[in-house]
Amino acid sequence: MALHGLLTLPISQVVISAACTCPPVTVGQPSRAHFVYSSPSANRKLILSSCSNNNPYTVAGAMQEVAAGEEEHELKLLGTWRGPFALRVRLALNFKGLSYEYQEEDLANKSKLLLESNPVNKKVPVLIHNGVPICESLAILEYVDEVYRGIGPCLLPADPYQRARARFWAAYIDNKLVAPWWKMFVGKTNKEKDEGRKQTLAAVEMLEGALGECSKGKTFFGGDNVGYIDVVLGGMVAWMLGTKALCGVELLHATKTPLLLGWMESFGGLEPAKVVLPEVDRLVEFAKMKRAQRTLI
Ligand SMILES: N[C@@H](CCC(=O)N[C@@H](CS)C(=O)NCC(=O)O)C(=O)O
Ligand SMILES: *[C@@H]1O[C@H](CO)[C@@H](O)[C@H](O)[C@H]1NC(C)=O
Repeated sequence: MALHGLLTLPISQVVISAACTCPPVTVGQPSRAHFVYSSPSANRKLILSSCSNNNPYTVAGAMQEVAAGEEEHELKLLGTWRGPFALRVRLALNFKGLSYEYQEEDLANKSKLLLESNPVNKKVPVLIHNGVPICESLAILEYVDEVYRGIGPCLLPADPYQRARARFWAAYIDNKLVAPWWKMFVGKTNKEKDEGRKQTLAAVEMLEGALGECSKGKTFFGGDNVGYIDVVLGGMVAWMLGTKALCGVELLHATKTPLLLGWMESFGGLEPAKVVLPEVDRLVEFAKMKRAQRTLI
């Protein structure tokens, strides 16, 4: 077992976290390091730290847990750099501090691996864990949270009511924000686009209220730390920022949605998010091109 301190990511504190119930203890001195666990038997690596964990415990404890489960950490993700569904999975893996292999898909020419891994929907994201594919982004998030319960921050809260509430808002984001956004963006008629715009704006307003309620005055839906709803909505950050350029509508306002604006700034500033969130200009150009071609985004 080897523990290496790497100096690649600017992470404010070295912390290694455990199950939701562990008392918070910060390990190591504040530095830019993160730790990678390397198995001596195979060249598998698992990044152990992440930036803002609520329940860190000791290095030794985490290392034991990792060593015990070391055979179960081969993760591969199929996605696209811009899709909100694959992005939320990458955000979750990054916030949990898990390393994974990422394969960019060409949706106009899907890989054999994608078609075989998701024969039902043929969509990304697909997470492949030791050769076993898991489909549907929200199901993947829950799977990752359960399988890697001992590693990184928990996405879903421990309390059943709060878990139900987090799932409620995740479904809301998919059905009432992402779907109408799409209608606004590619609607066939002006009437359809207009409907999409109204529904999207209504959803944003509703999410502003949800953020106030879930965060209890803190920054994130998860409170002080990023949780399930944060990563679900996180996949839409670049799209929300590009909405003005793509659809002529400003989704967020300093007066109407101050909490969401603050949320977006804080979330986008965190290292695990920064490394995957698409650049807005690039996304806007790409989306415009795809819309003109009427091909898959
Ligand atoms: N409900 C699915 C949605 C996934 C989805 O729509 N993925 C799009 C890319 S953003 C896709 O793969 N489209 C390819 C296709 O429809 O053929 C999830 O949450 O994973
Ligand atoms: C489709 O993808 C395969 C590899 O998965 C590649 O060999 C082939 O050239 C691609 N075709 C096009 C038209 O991009």
